[in-house]
Amino acid sequence: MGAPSDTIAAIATAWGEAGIAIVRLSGASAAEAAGAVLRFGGGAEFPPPRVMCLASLTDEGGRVIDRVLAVYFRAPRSYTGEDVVEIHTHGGTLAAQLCLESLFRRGVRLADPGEFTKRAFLNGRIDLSQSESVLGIIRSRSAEALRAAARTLSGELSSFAGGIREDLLELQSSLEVGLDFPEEGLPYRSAEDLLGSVSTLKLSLEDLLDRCSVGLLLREGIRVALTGRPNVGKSSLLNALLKQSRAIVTALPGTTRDVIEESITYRGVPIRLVDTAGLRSPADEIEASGIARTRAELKRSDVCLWLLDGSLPLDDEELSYIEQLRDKDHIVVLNKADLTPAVTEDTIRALSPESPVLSLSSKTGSGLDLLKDAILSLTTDSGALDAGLNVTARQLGEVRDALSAIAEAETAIADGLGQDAAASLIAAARLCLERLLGLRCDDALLDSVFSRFCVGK
Ligand SMILES: Nc1nc2c(ncn2[C@@H]2O[C@H](COP(=O)(O)OP(=O)(O)OP(=O)(O)O)[C@@H](O)[C@H]2O)c(=O)[nH]1
Ligand SMILES: [Mg+2]
Repeated sequence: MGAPSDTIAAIATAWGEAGIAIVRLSGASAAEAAGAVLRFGGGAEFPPPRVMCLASLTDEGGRVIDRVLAVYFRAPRSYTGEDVVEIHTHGGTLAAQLCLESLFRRGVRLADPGEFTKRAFLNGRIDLSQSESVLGIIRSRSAEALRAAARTLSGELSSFAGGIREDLLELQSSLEVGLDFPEEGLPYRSAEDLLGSVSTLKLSLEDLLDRCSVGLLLREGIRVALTGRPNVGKSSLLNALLKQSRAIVTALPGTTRDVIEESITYRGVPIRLVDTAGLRSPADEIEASGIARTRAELKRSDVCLWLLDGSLPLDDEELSYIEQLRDKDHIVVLNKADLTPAVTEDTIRALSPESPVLSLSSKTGSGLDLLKDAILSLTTDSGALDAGLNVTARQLGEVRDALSAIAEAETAIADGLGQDAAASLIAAARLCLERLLGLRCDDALLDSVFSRFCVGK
C-alpha cells in the first residue's frame, strides 16, 4: 500500500481556553512547511528529530505571532509513519488557528477526521483494530472503557484474534490439501480429530466474543430501562441513583410523559439510565405516545428493570407485564421497601422463578448498591471487566459471524457432511477475522497451502 503524499495538518487539542494548543502536521513536506512558519533561536536550522525546540511562530510578514515549541518525528518513526511535526502554541485556539492558516498558504491541507490514524494504518504502523481502539480511547467515558481501549491499542485484540485466524488458516489449508491432492497420500484428518480442532477454535472464538461484548458495553454503557406501572417510583429511583432531582416526581400516576436519559458510572462502568412513562391504558394522546416510547425502550435496552410498588398487592395486569419480560435481561425491583410490604421477593420468585428480584427504597436509598451490582452481573461475567477489549459494533459483528460459521462447521462435521463443507465454513470464519483485523489478502492462504509441498513439486 503506497503512502498518501500530500501533507495534512490539524489542531490536535480541544477547542477552548487552555494552556497549550497543538498543531500537528503529517506528510512528505511537513518539516519544510513547518520550517517556513517557524524561526529558531540564533537562526538555527530545523531541529533534529525527537528534540523539542523553542521557536517563534511568524506570520507572512515575518511578525512574531507566538513563542512555541516544535518537535519533529522523521518517517517512518512517527505516529503516521510519515514525517510528522507538532507545533505547541499557547492555548486558546487563536495562535493555533493562525499557525494552521499560515501552513495552508504553504500548500498544506486540513486533515480529514481520523486521517492521521488512517495514515498510520495505511503505512502499517497499526492494524485496523488498533486504529479503531484509538477512537475508543478518545470516546471512553469511564475508566474501565479506557483500559479496554488501551488493551486493544497495545495489540491484545490483534494478537488474540490474529492467533485464532492463524489456527483457522492452518486447519483450512490442511483440509484443502487433503481434498485437492488426494493422490499425494497426505494424511486425511479423521472426523474425530477435526471435530476436536474445530471445538477448540469455537471455544476461543466464544472467549473472544465475550471479551469484545464486554468492551463494547464498556464503551457504549449498559442501557437500563426503568419501567413499570404508573406511580411505582421509577422517576424516584432515577433521581436516587443520580443523587439529584432530575425527573419530576409526584403522587399522581402518569407524571412522566417522555423518556429521560441520564448516565452514572459504577465500578468504572457507564450505566445509562432511562426513565419511562408508566404503562397503563393511556388517559390522553400525550400519555399514549409516552407509552409507545416506553415500549420502544423496552426493546432497545440491555437490561429492563420492572419496578413494582412493594406496598401494594399485585394485580393481573402487572403479572401480564412481567410475562413480557421473559426473553429480556431483566430484574424485578420491589420499590418502597420502607413501607409495610404487600408483595415479597418470594411471591415474585414463586410466579417467575427465572427472574432476579430485589427490594429497595428510592426514598431511603436502601438496596441501591445491590441493584447496581445486579445490573453489572447480569451483563458482564465476574472478572470479565478486566479482560474487556475495545471494539466497534462492526468488529463485534465480525466476531459473531466467525463464531456462527465455526458452530456450523462443527455441526457439519458431527453430521458427517464432508470435509469440503467444513473447509468452506472455516474459510468463512477466517475471512470474518481478517475483516476484523483489516487484512484481506488471500495470497496468505495459497502460501500456507503450497508451503506444505516439497520443493520442486
Ligand atoms: N414511601 C416511599 N414512597 C416512594 C418511594 N419511591 C417513590 N415514592 C413515591 O411514590 C410516588 C410516585 O413516584 P414517582 O417516582 O413519580 O413514580 P413513577 O413510577 O415515576 O410514576 P409515573 O411517572 O407516573 O409513571 C411519589 O409520591 C413518590 O414520593 C419509596 O421508595 N418509598
Ligand atoms: Mg415518573
